[in-house]
Amino acid sequence: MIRLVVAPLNYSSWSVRAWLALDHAGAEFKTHEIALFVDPNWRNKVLQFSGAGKVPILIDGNLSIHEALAIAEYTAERFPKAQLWPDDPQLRARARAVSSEMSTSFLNVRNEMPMNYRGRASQCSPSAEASAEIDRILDIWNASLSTSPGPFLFGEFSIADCMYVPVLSRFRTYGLPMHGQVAAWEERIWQQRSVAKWTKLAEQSIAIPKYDVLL
Ligand SMILES: N[C@@H](CCC(=O)N[C@@H](CS)C(=O)NCC(=O)O)C(=O)O
Repeated sequence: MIRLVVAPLNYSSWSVRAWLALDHAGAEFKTHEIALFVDPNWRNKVLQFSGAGKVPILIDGNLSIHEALAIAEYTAERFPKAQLWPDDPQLRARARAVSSEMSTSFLNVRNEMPMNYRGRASQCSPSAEASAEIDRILDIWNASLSTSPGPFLFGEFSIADCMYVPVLSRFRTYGLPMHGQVAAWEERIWQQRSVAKWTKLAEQSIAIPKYDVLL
């Protein structure tokens, strides 16, 4: 059976992305959680699965894949019926582009606003660099939703939605406003079956104090 090695799902945005893709695909898989920054042996435990030293890691037989987007791509190929990418080539190309952009960009948002699904920040003053990234993220969401056949970013729930769910969680934690079609998409996201399953796991996740004290 496939195993997905993750960090606690309240905090680990990259783990959540891979977890959502697998769950939405209907894959039978076991979630193997390593208590990052809490278990004194966490680093060695991660290194046992991948020399990259980061989670998520998908284990399928002898195969070990790191990088959330690569895991989502593998899931899309292994479970084609789930249609994790849109059928339409133009929508698919754009979904891939914004998914890669998420994977490689927004460093200031990621550093200044760590994901903490159940946490609420008492205040948030993003730097100029993070604010510019927030604007770019809102542009991506608005442009995608404006041309989407609905109900998600590129039609049905896709890897692009998986990639941005943790960002929506950050917007909520740090009280960043969302309006119009973005607010409506957010509503649909929290009700989406796999996302709702993840939020239940996040609620039960162990605490990582070094992140909780930041709020
Ligand atoms: N680009 C990687 C990022 C993975 C990543 O940074 N994971 C974090 C947890 S969310 C991690 O393993 N951190 C441990 C460390 O940096 O030592 C991906 O897409 O999977």
